[in-house]
Amino acid sequence: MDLRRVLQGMLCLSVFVTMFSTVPVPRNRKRKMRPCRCKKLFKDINDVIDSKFKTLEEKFAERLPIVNDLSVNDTLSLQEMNSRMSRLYRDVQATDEVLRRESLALRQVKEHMQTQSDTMGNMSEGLSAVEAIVRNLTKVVENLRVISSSSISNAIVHQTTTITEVPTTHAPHQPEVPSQVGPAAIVYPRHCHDVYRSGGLRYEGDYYIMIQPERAPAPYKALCKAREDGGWTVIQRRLDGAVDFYRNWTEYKNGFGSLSGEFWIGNDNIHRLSSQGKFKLRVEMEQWNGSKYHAIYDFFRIEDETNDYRLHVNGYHGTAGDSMTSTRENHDGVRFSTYDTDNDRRPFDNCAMHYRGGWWYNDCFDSNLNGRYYQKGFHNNFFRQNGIHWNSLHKYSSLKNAQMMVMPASDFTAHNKVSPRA
Ligand SMILES: [Ca+2]
Repeated sequence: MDLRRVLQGMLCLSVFVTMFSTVPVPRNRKRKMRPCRCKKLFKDINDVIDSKFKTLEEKFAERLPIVNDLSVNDTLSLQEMNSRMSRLYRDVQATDEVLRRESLALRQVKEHMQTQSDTMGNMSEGLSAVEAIVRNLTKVVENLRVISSSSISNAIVHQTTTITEVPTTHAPHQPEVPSQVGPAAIVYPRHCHDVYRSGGLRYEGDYYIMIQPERAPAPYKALCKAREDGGWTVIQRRLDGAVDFYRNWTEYKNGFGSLSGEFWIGNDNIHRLSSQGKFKLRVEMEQWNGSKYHAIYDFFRIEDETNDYRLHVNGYHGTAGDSMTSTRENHDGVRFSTYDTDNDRRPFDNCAMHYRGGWWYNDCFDSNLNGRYYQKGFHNNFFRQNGIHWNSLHKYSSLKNAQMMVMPASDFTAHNKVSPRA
């Protein structure tokens, strides 16, 4: 209603201004005030405005209950919605708590399962070790049964000599027992990989095993190394310089040194080992800075003494680089030389004498693992190069250690896991 009064006043004022502003006022005539003749007009306008407002009021009155109902309903809806949101929030909180508890329970179950899995793994390894022991014991029993059929005295000789360490001054290959024990012979593994195939050599480290390669006159103790691809028979090892490798032809033929230290297994033995089918060679080396390398040749064989132990080697792969069949000095097809038997391909010089070792010298070498042992790797003369060499690693210094080993190349069945020694 206040709005209506304001509008009425504004309308009256506007009509009043309009009427007086449209009446021309003559110049130089004094303005004469005339009485207002618009009372009737004001009354008519007021009547019209009252009528309009009355109509609006009636319409508003008609709508007001609906609006009020709507407001009430909206208020109720909002309250209900708020209530529902509160319940939903409480539900979410409860669900979150349940999920947290479930997550904790799942984590505990997972940890429990992991523990069980570790336990099962340990039990599996233990079972494998027990199986290997049982297999070895079975072989021992079989051997004892065979021995029991022979004379007791021969059996005692065998047992005693089997556990005797090889003296440092003995060649590793020297016969330690008679090849025949009584009427029945003991069957020895032909090489270390035979033991691996039968379930042995499952832990990293050194093994000393009696072997008897085909055509070998007697069994002998060999150093075996377990690697992931099988059991390797070590034919050469340099460790500390305790053994002099500047030896003559006969000593290289028969072998020298100690299996527990440095040794050369002997050219006759290398020939027999590598002639039992297709064999491969693995060379492991370490520099004085501790870096370790290896070189594998997928084919390796040496001929017998009548052919001067001629070397056949090829198929390099590894990390050390190829210093046996490289174009610099290819040792493949070369005969063995010692200072007293010069079979090298340098007519004016004796490579074995010059470089202080026995090896398959060409003119003269790209590798010479039987050279002099130099502490800290330094030569007396920088250019003399008569140390333990693998030239693809370094041409002017001597290696800290090196070892050569062989195993059958055609056996692809052995890829069992070799575990670290417990
Ligand atoms: Ca020569």
